[in-house]
Amino acid sequence: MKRVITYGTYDVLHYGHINLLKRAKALGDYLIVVLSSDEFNAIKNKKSYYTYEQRKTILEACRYVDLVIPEYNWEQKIEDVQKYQADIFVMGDDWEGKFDFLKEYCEVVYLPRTPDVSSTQTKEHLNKIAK
Ligand code: C2G
Repeated sequence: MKRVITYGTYDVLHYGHINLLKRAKALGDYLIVVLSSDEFNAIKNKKSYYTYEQRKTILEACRYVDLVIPEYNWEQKIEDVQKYQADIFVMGDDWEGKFDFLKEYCEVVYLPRTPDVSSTQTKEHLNKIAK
């Protein structure tokens, strides 16, 4: 049973997110998504449209996701990897190299981002056409 773990805000879920989750799940048998809390989003200077609970509900409906737990800070990854016995840590390659410190605890994989889609872009476009 290979356990995969990944982190993110996953606001306004789009096909770029799904593409990441799909590939992450394909690396193992069980995918844990550590979802940024609203407070941690503030630390990341991200204002999400949906609350943590709403983003959690949406992610839990995704066929590739087996468990959603909260991300409260930058420092919890080693503890999470150990606590949830993750074999593989996966992130989009916009994070390339940033989490290599996890290599002594698990495999670290950076996957190519899906081009031309982001929650920010989607929200901006919807704001524009809503006027
Ligand atoms: N992603 C992607 N392609 C996109 C957009 C996002 O592959 N077009 C990936 C990101 O690389 C990330 C995941 O989808 O692996 C979630 O993206 P965000 O919600 O933007 O996550 P982020 O704010 O980068 O949070 O501790 C780590 C942070 O919580 C990462």
